[in-house]
Amino acid sequence: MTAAAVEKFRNIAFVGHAASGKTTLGEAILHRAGHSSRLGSVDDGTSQLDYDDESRERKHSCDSSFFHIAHEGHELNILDTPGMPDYSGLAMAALMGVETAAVCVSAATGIGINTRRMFNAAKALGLARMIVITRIDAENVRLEDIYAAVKQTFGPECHAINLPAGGGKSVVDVWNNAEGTADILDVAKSHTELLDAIVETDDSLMEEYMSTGTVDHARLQPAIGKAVASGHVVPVLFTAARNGVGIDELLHALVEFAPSPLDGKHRELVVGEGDSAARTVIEPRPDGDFIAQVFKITTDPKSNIKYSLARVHSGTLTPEGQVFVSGDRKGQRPGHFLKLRGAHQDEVPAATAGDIVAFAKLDFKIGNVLFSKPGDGIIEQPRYPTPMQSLAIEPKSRGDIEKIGGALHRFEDEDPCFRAHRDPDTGEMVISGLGELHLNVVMHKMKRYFKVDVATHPPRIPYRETIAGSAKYVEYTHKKQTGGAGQFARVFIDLEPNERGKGYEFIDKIFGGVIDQAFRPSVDKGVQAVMKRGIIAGCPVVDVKVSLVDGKTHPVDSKDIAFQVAGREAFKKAFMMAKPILLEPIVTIDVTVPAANVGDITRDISGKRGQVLGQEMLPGDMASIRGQVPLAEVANYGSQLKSVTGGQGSFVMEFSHYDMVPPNVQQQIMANYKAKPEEEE
Ligand SMILES: Nc1nc2c(ncn2[C@@H]2O[C@H](COP(=O)(O)OP(=O)(O)O)[C@@H](O)[C@H]2O)c(=O)[nH]1
Ligand SMILES: [Mg+2]
Repeated sequence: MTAAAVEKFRNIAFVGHAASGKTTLGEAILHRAGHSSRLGSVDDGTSQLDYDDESRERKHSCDSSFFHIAHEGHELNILDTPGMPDYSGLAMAALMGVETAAVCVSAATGIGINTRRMFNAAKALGLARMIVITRIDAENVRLEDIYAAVKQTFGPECHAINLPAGGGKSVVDVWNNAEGTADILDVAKSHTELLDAIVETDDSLMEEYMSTGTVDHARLQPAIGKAVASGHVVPVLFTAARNGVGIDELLHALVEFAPSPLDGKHRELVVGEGDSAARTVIEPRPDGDFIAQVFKITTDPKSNIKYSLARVHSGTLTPEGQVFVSGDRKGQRPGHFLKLRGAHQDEVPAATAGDIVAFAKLDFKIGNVLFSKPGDGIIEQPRYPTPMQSLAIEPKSRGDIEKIGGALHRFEDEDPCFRAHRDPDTGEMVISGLGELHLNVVMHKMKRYFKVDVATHPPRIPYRETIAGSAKYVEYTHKKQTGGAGQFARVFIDLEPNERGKGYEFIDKIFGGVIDQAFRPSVDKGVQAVMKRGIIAGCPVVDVKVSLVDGKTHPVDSKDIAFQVAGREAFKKAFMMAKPILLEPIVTIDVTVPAANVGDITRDISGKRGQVLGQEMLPGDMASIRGQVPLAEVANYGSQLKSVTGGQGSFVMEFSHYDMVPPNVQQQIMANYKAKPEEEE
């Protein structure tokens, strides 16, 4: 294979809710391009894209999958992403590789929570969006309603570029046809609407259109990519992939309407932090400096080879060159460049601007920026949801600890929304993900590929301690006179709340040297040590301001350790005087259940000290409810939901914010803490 020119690439991610037909669409494209002799199916396990054991068994994509085809002289790089909200980290990471998100909406099931989430994530990253209405052949579909819902949800920028025709047996192109007949809407009207929207983005086209009433089609071509890249036009298409309806038209639309790397979003290389950071727009030139970003990591379970998929934003890298991760001064040989197609691999001679290639056996991480010489900088990543569904795990056999460590490390590498850490307070190994399914898949893979079994239990809730009031001029004197050298330190501190989320501040307000300059940091150190351990419930103290206002030094007995102790004790005293309170994590949960269960769920959320933020009906007699609840109340939500809905419900949760624990609950937690003196220092 030889490399294509930059303007010939089209990089697209299929995103959207689970079962919106993304993988089947991918299979239809592979079949159409001659990469499969018969249409692969997710239902019977013959899909080339859902090829990993887990996806095959579960009959839904558990990971994103890459493929590429040549079409009309263009190279289409396509990522099929998983739709379950549990895997949204993987789906979002895929957006780093592309200019265009093709958001799939199933005519059979409508717009789901994840459809909207992915559309918005793509928009936030400045990507072009297209909407593919899939499964138009399914029974009892109301395409007119679906199209109206798409426009209502995603905005008036949505314009059909083809429409279902012949009772869903074909589609009619409304861009190249000014008239015709379709099953829904009016071809002529849709044509004019689309034309108007594209012309609006270009002044000279607009002028020509206004004065002559028409525009030369050839002149429109360059404007299309820009209109779509800027989000001014969101093309909408119709498909029935299982019957091959609308596939040729979709492929042609990807060539004609999806922006090339030249027209699409150009990423910025950011060096430094905050306001002083230097931002450079990366021009997609094959002869520029090599800059690429890793967006997907996967390990072949059979060969144990790690593959890193990277999007090349600029430059050209050959196997003889060197590749450097941002910040590293030592380079590595890149080895061969591969283009994957499901489990199949093709080799390419170089990694060139605009393309997506896989590196084998190199130790990269998701988000890594790669150079061909030592370099620095980051490229923005999507804002991943913070995983809050946690489980403490324990190996069933002691000898497995190391294997578990290796497994968790790999899963963390591969999924930006999976985390594993050892709780410093309890020593528990805690894994966190976006939902119950997410963690189940991880444990399943651990068993399958690493042959380890773990026992699980709910982990401790990460409460925080802080204050609601303040305390002034709180004194503590530390004096110790035992035989030889003594210890002496006297401090006075003020303690007040800091803004939520601002953390800890230490302010030195000592006048005239009543405490030697050298000992003031010791006070700070003593305070910070006790803050880490906590005072009322053994949880870290956050968001407080400590001012050191007065004190006394002894010419001989004052020393670092004495001021540390005085700082610590003064802080404890002041803390108890300043209305200590506990904060608890609040999570946002999205629950999907049969419509009949909506009342049960909303009542339950309110009963859990929570708040219902919204609810909506989904096709298929399902409904989704969004709410905010204290994490402590939903640590075991999976099994509760199962019993309420008979296994029909699912949910995901992500961190929202910390909020005050109600006094009665706080009292209980504090009482439990006191009851366990071994947890004290
Ligand atoms: N009738 C019909 N069913 C489809 C079509 N495309 C997908 N499906 C079915 O919808 C289900 C989900 O499809 P899949 O491709 O796995 O969706 P994904 O989760 O978005 O990747 C499967 O049972 C497919 O067979 C289609 O064009 N027509
Ligand atoms: Mg899929």
